[in-house]
Amino acid sequence: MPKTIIVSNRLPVKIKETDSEYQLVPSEGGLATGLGTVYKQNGNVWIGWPGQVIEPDKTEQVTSQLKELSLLPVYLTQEDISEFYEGFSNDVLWPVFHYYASTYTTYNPSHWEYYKSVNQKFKDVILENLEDGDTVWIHDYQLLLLPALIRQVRADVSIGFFLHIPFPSHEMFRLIPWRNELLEGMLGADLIGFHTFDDVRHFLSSVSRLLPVPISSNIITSGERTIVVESFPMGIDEKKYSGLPQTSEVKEQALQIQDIFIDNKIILSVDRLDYSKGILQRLQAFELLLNDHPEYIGKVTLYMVVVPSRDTVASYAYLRDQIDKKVGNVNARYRTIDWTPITYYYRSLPIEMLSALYSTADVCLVNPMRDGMNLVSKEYVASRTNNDGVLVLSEMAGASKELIDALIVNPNNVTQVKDAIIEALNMPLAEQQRRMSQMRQLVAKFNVKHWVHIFMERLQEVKLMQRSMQTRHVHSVTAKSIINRYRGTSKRIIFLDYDGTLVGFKANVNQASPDAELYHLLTQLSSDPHNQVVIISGRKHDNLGDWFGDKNIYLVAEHGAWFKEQGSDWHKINGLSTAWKKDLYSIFEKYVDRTPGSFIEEKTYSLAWHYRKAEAGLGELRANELMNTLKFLATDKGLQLLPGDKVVEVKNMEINKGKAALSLVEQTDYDFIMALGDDFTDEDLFKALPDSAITIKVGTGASLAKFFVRNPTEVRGILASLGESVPVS
Ligand code: GDG
Repeated sequence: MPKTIIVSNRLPVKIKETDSEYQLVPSEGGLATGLGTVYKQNGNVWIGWPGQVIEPDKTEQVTSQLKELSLLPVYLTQEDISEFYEGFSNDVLWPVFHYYASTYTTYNPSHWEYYKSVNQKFKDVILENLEDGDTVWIHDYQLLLLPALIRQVRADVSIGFFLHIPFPSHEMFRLIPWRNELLEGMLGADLIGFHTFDDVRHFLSSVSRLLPVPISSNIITSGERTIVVESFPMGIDEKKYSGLPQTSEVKEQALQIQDIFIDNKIILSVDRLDYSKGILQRLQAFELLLNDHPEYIGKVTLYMVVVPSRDTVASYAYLRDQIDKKVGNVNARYRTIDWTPITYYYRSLPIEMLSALYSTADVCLVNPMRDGMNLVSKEYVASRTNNDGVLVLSEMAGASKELIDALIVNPNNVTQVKDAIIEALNMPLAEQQRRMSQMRQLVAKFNVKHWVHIFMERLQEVKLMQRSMQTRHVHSVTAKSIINRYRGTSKRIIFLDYDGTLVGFKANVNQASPDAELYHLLTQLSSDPHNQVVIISGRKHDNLGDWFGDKNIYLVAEHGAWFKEQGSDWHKINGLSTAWKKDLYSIFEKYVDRTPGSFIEEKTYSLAWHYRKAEAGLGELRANELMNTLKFLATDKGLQLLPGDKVVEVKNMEINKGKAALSLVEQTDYDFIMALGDDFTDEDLFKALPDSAITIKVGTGASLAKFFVRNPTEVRGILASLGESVPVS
């Protein structure tokens, strides 16, 4: 039975060393709990680093101990840890992805080398355990290269990737010297998940600017595969957090806390030691509160739990010192004989104590400068089984997109954070309950199991989508059946679009002239007396005439406004209005003036605004703007808007490739009709042709065509096979 392989940098286990023996303690973090249902059953496994360097003579023992928990280890050396983990992952990717690049980042090539080699180590362990039909789900920023490394060896495997931290804007991401390799690594996955829609947007924008891959809304096409990019906000084990406050142990600890802080309101904060969590800014806001509002002295306590993390990295050690100083400072300045402003723990607390704090604290203050999601905010909400308590939440945390009933603050605005604390401390109970009950419902529904379920379900759907694409793809078997049909027929008509179909797109429209191979293919095909080859294009008639006027090919130009039979002159459709062109030309000109690199092309019955050479992103923005401006005008004047590949074209509604093709098809009793095209205008063609026609879209976007090929090279392959096939006797 196929299994699921979870992969993350750390295994969900802690190793304790006692009397030179290793003892394994499963660590039930959010991810481990969520995936617990997945990885402990049906032969599913979790692959990762066990969290510390294991002596070579002990690895066998540790491996077998881990195996009992369905865990498979990737052993790392001390150098791996300091270069790959502390160096590249935590000193390059973490700061850049959290917008701390300038202060904290050094781009050391040796770190990068280790990052690559450790990703290879993970790949090796995965491949040793990967069987046909297995699904691989890779987690987080330490393993960005891994999806492509697996894909290179196992093209067909189903791979999901989830990033737990924010994906930064392209302006930040582009700073990394190895940015393209990182994106290419991620694109090895079939489904790429982020916590929020903003992360999705940023990722797609980086891919579109850095890699030559087509993107259509949230779908990327990379070589043979379509990759889906989506947001899946992670949830928590809600049942666990809402259940804990009911247990006697937690109740007892909660009573103790209440006893200690009897006349005090508690403001709770819980985070790992990290500069992205806004710990110093929180202390500043609290200091401001005591300074500006002395009435709170002796009445509120900031209960701050900071979990030790990465303090071997210099910037973290420095941050820890800063926090120690600031806490000491505030406590020294404001403390009274029976009250200390800040209760500060630099250690990890047992979950029961954490739960007692969550269920007792009047306010939970979560003010990260950046956070992928932030599970602490959700854990606080789930623990408030009485529906009271107030959450103050940074707008920079992914969770703020869901927990909209929190008091949302900008963590850089210390005054606003201080004011939000005051509002929280004074919020009427009814208002607390209104907000909290809304948030509790949300946290209960979108829990971690739900998150795992919808991610895995979507991954399956993506795989099915890829497979159905494969069946529509003209591969060798389909090509054979097309050729067989071709051979058995004697009155054939073949419609070929030009740009994007017979040739790829060029930066300059005039550079896309036919090459020797194309001329050869067309000559071969059109020399068969049973064939009528038609080039049907949006290009100007004189342009097509220059290239193919002397060939045995029927030409249809400007989407069906001009026709030229072999050996005859051009004739155009007459009697259509062109008065509209003057008005629209002046609108187009405004866009040319505002968009460097764009230009207008005028045809008999159409106007086109090209933006292929405009700045990436700006062209698309202006094109949308132009389309919106023209939308109503076009309907009034009987015009059709054609959004094309880096072009917006407006033409008379009466003219379209479908009508033009039908007028030819109806002239003779053809027994073989085929059409190939790549863009919007070719859909008219596919729609108009009879059911028996073989319609082929070039590209993987949505289409009415029965089949598709990926690019002009594949088109040429089909034409070559037809041209070479033996003519009917
Ligand atoms: C990354 C992203 C994203 C904390 N102190 C104690 C303790 N904790 C537990 C909390 C919570 C977890 O640690 C922290 O999770 P966060 O989500 O807040 O933050 P990161 O560790 O930075 O996680 C983050 C997350 O991945 C998931 O995708 O949300 O944005 O940075 O579960 O409860 N647990 C115990 N004692 C403590 O003292 N037992």
